[in-house]
Amino acid sequence: MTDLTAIAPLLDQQAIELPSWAFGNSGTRFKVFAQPGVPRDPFEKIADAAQVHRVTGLAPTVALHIPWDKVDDYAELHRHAEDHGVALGTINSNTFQDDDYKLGSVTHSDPRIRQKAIDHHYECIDIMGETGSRDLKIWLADGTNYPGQDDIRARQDRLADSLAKIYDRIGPEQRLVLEYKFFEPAFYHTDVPDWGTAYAQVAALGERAVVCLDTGHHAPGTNIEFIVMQLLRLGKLGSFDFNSRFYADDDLIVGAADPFQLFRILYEVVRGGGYGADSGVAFMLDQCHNIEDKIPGQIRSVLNVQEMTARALLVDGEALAAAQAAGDVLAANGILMDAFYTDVRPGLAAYRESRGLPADPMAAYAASGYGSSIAASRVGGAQAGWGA
Ligand code: LRH
Ligand code: MN
Ligand code: MN
Repeated sequence: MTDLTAIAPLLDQQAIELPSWAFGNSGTRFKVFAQPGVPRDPFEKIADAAQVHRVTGLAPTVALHIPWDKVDDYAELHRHAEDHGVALGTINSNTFQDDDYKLGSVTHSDPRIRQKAIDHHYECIDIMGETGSRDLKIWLADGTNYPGQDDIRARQDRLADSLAKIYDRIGPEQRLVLEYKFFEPAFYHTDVPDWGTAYAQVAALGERAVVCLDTGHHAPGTNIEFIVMQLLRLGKLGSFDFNSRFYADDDLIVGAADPFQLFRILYEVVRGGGYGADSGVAFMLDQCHNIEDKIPGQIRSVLNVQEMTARALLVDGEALAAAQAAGDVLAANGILMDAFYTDVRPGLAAYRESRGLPADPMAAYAASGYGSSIAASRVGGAQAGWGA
């Protein structure tokens, strides 16, 4: 068994935020498969998220999506989260489900619609005050479907202007986090398609504006760890939305499609100073569980991140630097691969037990009976948000 004692203090610092929408029913545009026991409101989503934290110790916060998680009293939701041993995290805005935004939201040519989208973000910032959230995360569906449909340069200018208005409202301890995605729902061009555009936009805003990297938002073959390195180097990597993809924005369990890619990303995070409580880089999941059980799906996800983090922390940095300096290509590659191929699972089981956590969180959850109790007590669970 690989002894993880040396990296245990670093493992203690791991925190992975869960998305409230992972607990609701979701699917594809073909079919949403309803599951028994699914939460009927944000309070129940938080209760479910708390189960993930209870058995893993890895997921102390839950991200909300507005308006999917709209409630009358956010202070009450905040207390409810605390009662369940978790806290409320990132507030995600939503300007992609309103007819007014068919041709754009903060980039729209009509000032009335732009102002409506800006006002929605002001509402999100007000909510952040009540929930104690640090981050406002903005992902925009804005884009066009046909060449010539709109002036893509004017849209970029309107985007900058709208973001500046939103940023002006962000509190001194809060951050604006801009997420990019290369396509979908727009197919010809997207207004924030890549890290370069996101970087240019947040750099113009100021220090408290940073970039969110969603691992599913890149073209096939993209070297995501290179982007991680570059954003860390520029001091602008604010957060991750972790998930896996085979084809497009699949939102599958992180580390399921390509565990090696997750390792490479986490190695660059660690190497670039993006790991740990004070790094300023927030880890979040952005996933949906269409066919598998949702709570165990989230447990498996945070464990996958923990396993790959442990492997990334095991890379022998000194030996690697020496091999690189010597130009020893095969030795350098071998050092990285040694860490990747290390089976950290028994070591992590021992680590968890040393922290008073179950050695096998999946088994502990299954044995808890929580899944059958919610299936029996909740009727009419809500959809995650899409199509709701
Ligand atoms: C967009 C996205 C973004 C949204 C979430 C629901 O594809 O990744 O983060 O807020 O999905
Ligand atoms: Mn995302
Ligand atoms: Mn996405």
